[in-house]
Amino acid sequence: MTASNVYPTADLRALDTAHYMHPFTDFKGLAKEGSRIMVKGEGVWLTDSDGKRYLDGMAGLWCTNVGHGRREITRAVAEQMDELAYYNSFFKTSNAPAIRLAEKLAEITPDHVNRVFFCGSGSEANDTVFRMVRYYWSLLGKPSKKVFISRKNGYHGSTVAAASLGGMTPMHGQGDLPIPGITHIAQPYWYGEGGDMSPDEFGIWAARELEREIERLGEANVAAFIAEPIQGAGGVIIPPDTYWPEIRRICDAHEILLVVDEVICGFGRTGSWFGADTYGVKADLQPIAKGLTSGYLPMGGVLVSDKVAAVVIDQGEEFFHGYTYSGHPTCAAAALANLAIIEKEGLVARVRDDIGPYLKERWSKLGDHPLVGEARMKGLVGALELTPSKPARREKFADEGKVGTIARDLSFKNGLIMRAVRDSLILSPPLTLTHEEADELVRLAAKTLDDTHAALKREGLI
Ligand code: PXG
Repeated sequence: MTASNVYPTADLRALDTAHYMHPFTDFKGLAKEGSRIMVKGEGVWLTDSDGKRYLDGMAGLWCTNVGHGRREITRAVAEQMDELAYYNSFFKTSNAPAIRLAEKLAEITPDHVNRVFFCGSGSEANDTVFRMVRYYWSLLGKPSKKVFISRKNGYHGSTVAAASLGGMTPMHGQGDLPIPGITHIAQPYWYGEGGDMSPDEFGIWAARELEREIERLGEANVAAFIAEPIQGAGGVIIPPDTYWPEIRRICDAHEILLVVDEVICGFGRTGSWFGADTYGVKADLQPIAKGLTSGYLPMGGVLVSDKVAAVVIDQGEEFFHGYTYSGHPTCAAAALANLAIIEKEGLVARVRDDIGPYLKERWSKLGDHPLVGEARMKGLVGALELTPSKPARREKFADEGKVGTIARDLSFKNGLIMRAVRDSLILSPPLTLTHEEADELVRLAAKTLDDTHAALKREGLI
């Protein structure tokens, strides 16, 4: 029996409001509207408790890379649970799925990455990074190298260190964040902040913000730079091609570690195994989560380069850090089954050579819509920037976020799940999306734009 026929929607909604505090949610607003209750997932499709179907344009929350309902994963999980559901990796113990997964990750990462530290989520991965990087510099006899440079509008998670590394000011406003030792520089957001510069010029300018910040802080005080290859939660901000090579040059020139947060971009999203591969950049540390298990079970980790391992392992003593669920055998079994699907179905190459270019071509045409200032996409992650004035393109709506929310709600109504960031719509569908599903996705997105245009006219917003 599914939840939908155990409880009718109205009862579930009432219980939801009474007892369940949702993440990133205006509690009073949700109580008024009631939540949408998902009951079933199959491929790229979701069904809610009223039987309405949606094309899942967000792959859950940027994670269901292999699509919903994959029996290969559920079977692997059940088998592992029957054998050894849980054991820890402390006190000189280990387990077979975690060992095999660590080996598999070493295989699919570039040659200079051969180790992983497991945890339960992307936030925990970034808290791990925070401690490991400072430990690294103290082992090297440079304990003053403590400061992390991050970016405005970056997202690295919701725990104290991860939210501080992130550049989301509304998050900083709650709980006195960021914690000391973290600064934020400009993001490579050409559409929003590039002014009169060409994308390539702006990419260099934005990267050199890092160099200017290192100089301001003093190289002896800077530990690392952390960034997402493509900012996800910040609005699918695809950096100009000049950005990443310049960032790597600056990190080398000033002896600071480069942390590339792969929580969204990892596991095929951008058409390579990792976002760093797509941009040809060598990372020192890579936090991972989401697509590691396609969200079937919670699991994260930090991919550790040989350079960092040589210090933390070879010169270190005990690293006083770890989680109950580090290397959880059942989560690792889910990850292995998930990676096996990605390999068997050639999903990484499929994003690069087939469904990625196919969807991008059709998505780009949405840029002709009177409401769209820019339609961008890389791999299978994209955004539509909405604008009140097509000729001016970058002109903003007066009450930022209002139009994005209207468009997002209409998209749900039309049966396509997209997320709104400011006044843009963003997309990150499962990598298994077929051509027919891509056509349907674009049709629904176009309808959503038309409906939004009509609604804005009705409300006098354009
Ligand atoms: N790094 C990045 C780049 C992320 O996108 C995290 C770390 C944290 O992962 P966990 O597993 O702790 O959530 C994320 C998570 C959104 C949204 O609305 C995005 C995330 C999480 C929740 C909401 O786009 N990304």
